[in-house]
Amino acid sequence: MFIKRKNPWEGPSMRVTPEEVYIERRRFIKSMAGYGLMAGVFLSGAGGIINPSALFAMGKKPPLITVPETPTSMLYPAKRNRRFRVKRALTEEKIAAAYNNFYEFSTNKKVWKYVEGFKARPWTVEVTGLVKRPKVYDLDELVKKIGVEERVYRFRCVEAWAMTVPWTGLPMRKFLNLVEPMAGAKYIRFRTLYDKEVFPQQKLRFWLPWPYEEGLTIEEAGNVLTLLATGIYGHELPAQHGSPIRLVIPWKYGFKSIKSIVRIEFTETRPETFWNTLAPEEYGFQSNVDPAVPHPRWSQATEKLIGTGMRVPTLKYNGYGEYVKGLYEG
Ligand SMILES: Nc1nc2c(c(=O)[nH]1)N[C@H]1C(S)=C(S)[C@@H](COP(=O)(O)O)O[C@H]1N2
Ligand SMILES: [Mo]
Repeated sequence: MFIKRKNPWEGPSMRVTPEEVYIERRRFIKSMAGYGLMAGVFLSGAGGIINPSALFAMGKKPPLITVPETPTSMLYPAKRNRRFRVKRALTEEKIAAAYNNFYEFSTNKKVWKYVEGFKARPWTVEVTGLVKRPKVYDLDELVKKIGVEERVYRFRCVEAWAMTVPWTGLPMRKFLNLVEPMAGAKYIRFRTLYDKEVFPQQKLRFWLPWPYEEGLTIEEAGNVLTLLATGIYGHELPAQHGSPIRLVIPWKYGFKSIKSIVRIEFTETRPETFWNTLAPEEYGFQSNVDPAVPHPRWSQATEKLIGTGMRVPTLKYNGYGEYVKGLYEG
């Protein structure tokens, strides 16, 4: 067989397999039943699935951080909102910029190697569904209208790594006040750009449920912490962090913080989401950070602070209980 599947009783149970490898293999195997085995032989190697764009990138060394000039560049650095403080050292910028999850570009963490040429302008965000002011917003217009602020947040990936970074962005609550959801809107569905010419993996990994989508309840979206981030470390987002606009929901696992958003839809029913569709038993819709609830394949009790070699206890709601407990109690 061209894909070696580990028996569940083999190997240490606490090893964290990155989301990508394990889940997508199952999906891949399923899809290959339809496409025939030849494609499988072409795309996979002994160790798993090759990332063909890695071959093209070989020998080239792109810049780690690229932040092009835009019509909103002058808003940075934005004033920091001191209400949100984190008792933990900031992650170094070059560490955060070199360790990303952004499946559309690459399924390994070195996303920065594949983002050259990504264009964050012109960019529009379609606001649609159960909302009083539906509109296709030009991003610059939206950013200037709402304004940006800086917030230092903890950030926790479901794979048990964590960082502390200064985001800049639009408070989601202000966005909701601008567009005015209707009374029937119970959820919000967010969508990432779907363009195979821009994102190589949307073409190569055609069996994944593109476009990447995520969702929140309207109350979660309206929480004071929820941020539509447009910047990081005092400037606009480099492509690997989800340029030009992405969600940041610091009390939830990182996969909820969807990148490169082009559409925000207000719905009555709970939206389907990318990871939940791939593996519902592993990636729930709510996915609040909780040290007491292990992932089916690893513990969530501790987390690795990237770039430091340190492992620290995971905090319930990622340390944001005082802000979000009310959403889930009673
Ligand atoms: N569109 C899109 N959004 C995404 C992802 C992705 O693959 N595609 N990965 C998610 C995951 S798993 C994490 S942990 C965070 C990582 O954000 P960062 O790379 O800025 O640290 O982005 C999230 N948003
Ligand atoms: Mo993640």
